[in-house]
Amino acid sequence: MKLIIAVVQDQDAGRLLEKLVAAGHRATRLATTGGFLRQGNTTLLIGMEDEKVEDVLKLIEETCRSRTQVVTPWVPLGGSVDSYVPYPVEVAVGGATVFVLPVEDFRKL
Ligand code: 2BA
Repeated sequence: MKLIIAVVQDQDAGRLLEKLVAAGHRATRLATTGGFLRQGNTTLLIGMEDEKVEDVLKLIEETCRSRTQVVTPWVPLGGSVDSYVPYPVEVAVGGATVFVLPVEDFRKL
């Protein structure tokens, strides 16, 4: 069994959940905040049998798209914090940041 942890943009999360459930997968939605942008995003926990991992990855890939955002970082992108002057930069966010973890044990108690 595997656990997929997928960080996705809020705009894509609803559609992705619908597709996952329609395809018979189970998922938990967590409201999370990105460390860099300090903006809300969504983290999905999806547990599945090994052979279903590719199905889930495909659904994530076809549903979540990359968007650009202009932001003023809270921290310097390299360089010293002392001399940091905030200025807007464009960053590409998403489609999805995905971790696939092995599950040692799975029980419903
Ligand atoms: P945030 O940390 O808010 O990052 C949003 C976007 O800002 C990132 O998009 C990336 O394009 C940019 N970014 C982040 N850190 C940067 C830096 N030090 N310098 C320049 N640009 C930077 P994504 O890479 O698509 O990440 C989207 C969200 O996925 C992240 O939101 C974070 O919540 C999560 N994430 C990404 N990589 C992760 C990791 N290795 N571990 C845990 N969560 C991660």
